[in-house]
Amino acid sequence: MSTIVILTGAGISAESGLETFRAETGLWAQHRVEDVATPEGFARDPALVVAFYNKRRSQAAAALPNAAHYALARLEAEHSGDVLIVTQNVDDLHERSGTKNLIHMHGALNSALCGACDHRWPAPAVMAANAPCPSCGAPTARPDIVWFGEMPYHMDQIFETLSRADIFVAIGTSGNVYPAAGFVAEAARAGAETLEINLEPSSVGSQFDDALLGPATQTVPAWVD
Ligand code: BV8
Repeated sequence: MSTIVILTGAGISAESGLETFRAETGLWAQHRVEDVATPEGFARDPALVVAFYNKRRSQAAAALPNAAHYALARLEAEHSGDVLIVTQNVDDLHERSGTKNLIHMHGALNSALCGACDHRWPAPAVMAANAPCPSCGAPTARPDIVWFGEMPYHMDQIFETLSRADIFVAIGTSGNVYPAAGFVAEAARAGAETLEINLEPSSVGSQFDDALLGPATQTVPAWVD
């Protein structure tokens, strides 16, 4: 039974209407990363950061999974081996399309975290700055998002699965952010076949055995089916 590991990035949600990060009109063109996606930025201006994620949470709630998300859910349902989807995305479109075996390595918009006691709870649609933690009461509620300089989630499980992957596919990610951008090298070391699905080659595109170029709603179903 083959093990398939799939890494997804913002590109798989682009055709659901959610902005990517590094396009000219993308999220990072509108906000300095240092201001909205670092612990220092949150400490400096929590209201700015919670507003940034409140906006993205409402956009994600209004978005619908697309044909690429549904194709991956079909793959998991029909594949006798194990399929693990590791997403860098913080939207819930994979869950809403039926994917079960999923890791949000950079956190999730629908989760809130206490910066003091690590308690997690479902995020409100609109999170307030300095909101109290429902568990310890400290005014340290924050988006449950992995910011730059913070350790991504479930890294042990990800690397263990990569170490026995037969196929590794990266979909809709620019390969600019580590450790995710290093997964292809890990998979190749394990002897996996590697495939990049994107509009154009990513920063680590040369490390893949094959590439399938085009919009994810066309290329992912074509690959799955
Ligand atoms: C950490 C928050 C260590 C959530 C994000 C070397 C090794 C390890 C770390 C580093 C390293 N060098 C530097 C670092 C530090 C840093 C890093 O990588 N910096 C970069 C900029 C150089 N990494 C970190 O800080 C990470 N933490 O390493 O911790 C540590 C160790 C011990 C103890 C403590 C800590 C944390 C990284 C996570 C940061 N959080 N976001 C949010 O706001 O959403 S990163 C952010 O960018 C997103 O989360 C996303 O995951 C990431 C990558 O973006 P993409 O998903 O790739 O999106 P992008 O717009 O870039 O590209 C879209 C792609 O889609 C394009 O290729 C496009 O062509 C394609 N596309 C578009 N439309 C379509 C399409 N494809 C198909 N169809 C379409 N229709």
